[in-house]
Amino acid sequence: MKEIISKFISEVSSKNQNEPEFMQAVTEVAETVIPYIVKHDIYYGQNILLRMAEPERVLSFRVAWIDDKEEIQVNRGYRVQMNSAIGPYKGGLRFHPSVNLSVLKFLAFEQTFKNSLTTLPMGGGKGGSDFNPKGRSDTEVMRFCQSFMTELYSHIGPNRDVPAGDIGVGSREIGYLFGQYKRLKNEFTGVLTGKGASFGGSLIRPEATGYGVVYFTEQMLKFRDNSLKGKKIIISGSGNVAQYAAEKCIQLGAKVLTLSDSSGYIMDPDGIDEEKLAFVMKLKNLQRGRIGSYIEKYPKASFRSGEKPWKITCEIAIPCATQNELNGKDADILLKNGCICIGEGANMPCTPEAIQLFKKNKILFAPGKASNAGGVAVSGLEMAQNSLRYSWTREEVNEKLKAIMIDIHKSCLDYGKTESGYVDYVKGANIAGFVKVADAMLAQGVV
Ligand code: NDP
Ligand code: 2IT
Repeated sequence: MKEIISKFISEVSSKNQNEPEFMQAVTEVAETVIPYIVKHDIYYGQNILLRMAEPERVLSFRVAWIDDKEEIQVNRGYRVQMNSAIGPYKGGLRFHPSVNLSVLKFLAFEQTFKNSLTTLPMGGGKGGSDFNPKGRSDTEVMRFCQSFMTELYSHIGPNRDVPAGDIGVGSREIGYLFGQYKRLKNEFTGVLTGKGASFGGSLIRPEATGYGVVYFTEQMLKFRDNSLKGKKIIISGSGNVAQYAAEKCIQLGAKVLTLSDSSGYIMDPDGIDEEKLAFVMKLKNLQRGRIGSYIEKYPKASFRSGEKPWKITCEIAIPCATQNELNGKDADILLKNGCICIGEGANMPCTPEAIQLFKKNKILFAPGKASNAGGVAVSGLEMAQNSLRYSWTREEVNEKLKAIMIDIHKSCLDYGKTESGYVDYVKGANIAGFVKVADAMLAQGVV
């Protein structure tokens, strides 16, 4: 088995040199899915995983725009259309200086499995740009978004490819991108998700990823006759996912101790309550400030510049910032401090070494493609509402989101429960996500 896996990995690796994040994501899937393929004749010998590791299409384009000083800026835009076997390409756009093809291919690959897990008809895609929105005025962001969409618009559409937000792309950017698409096509369609509620956005979409991670974490704990009530939680990030993960943890009676951004983390020994979280939301979403300002308002809290929160004692950690933000050393400290559960809010925030340690110690570990699928699931519900020209209430969407997260947890058990009773959620999510896409690809022939 080891030989088959390493042959596969070296074949994919030879075609994707200098793409470490993409190879990290592919390797994890290969290690868990190839043993399953080998045991199932319908998949064996079909090169299905090799086909899934090759994007159907990759677009790269120039995004030229003029800044407030009237200087010409040039960024690179991308869209990776990974897999459309079960539905139109679907996945977010990331605007961050670290964006490159390796990062977007890893995200698009993960997205294909994640979208399959939601049970909704969505293929996998991801895009974005190395544009850095930090410090840019609203009009600069608008001009950038308009130039980006002018290149992208002919490649997307409500039945072809439906982008959404990710790091650096929130409701402001989605609004500008939607406005430009509508203007260029002269059509009002559900071509993007995460839209404002006044122009076709779904209620609960802003909350969905963060709430979903906590619903999934709740399911893992429940399976072990445990709950979130009274638990000490550390969260990284302070953006969209972190904010709503914190909100749901607080609502369910847990104590949230930390939040962070790329400049460092804050620790509040009394816990971040709803009022303090409202301060953070205003600081990050409206003032576009730094998390360090929290201690000016709440002096009992502390700020550690340039550090990550993993050394704070907790029962549950929810990493919600970015890929590879929690490594083997961090995992070791978390375990020594008595952490029993990790729910990934970000995509691939834990390194392979960290995951290995969590598995070895048999603590609860939820991989992002299962636990953060609530965001894209509600995006799928937004697409459905747009097609119906109708909108569901907050309660209706929240109930559907909860049901989807419970269902994903069940799929992970179906494929990930071992004889000892331990649940390997990584294996479970990868195989469950694979099966639906693979069946659709087999039925559609070699395309
Ligand atoms: P936001 O842009 O709203 O927030 C990102 C947060 O992470 C910020 O606090 C940011 O700090 C921090 N961060 C980003 N990059 C880095 C970095 N390189 N080093 C340290 N900190 C960093 O993004 P989201 O909350 O939407 O996304 C967070 C994660 O969740 C990502 O991995 C994303 O792919 C994933 N995700 C998002 C979904 C969604 O619906 N939005 C759905 C599923 C997954 P700073 O402000 O200093 O940059
Ligand atoms: O990583 C993700 O799942 C997202 N950024 C959300 C994608 C979407 O289409 O809502």
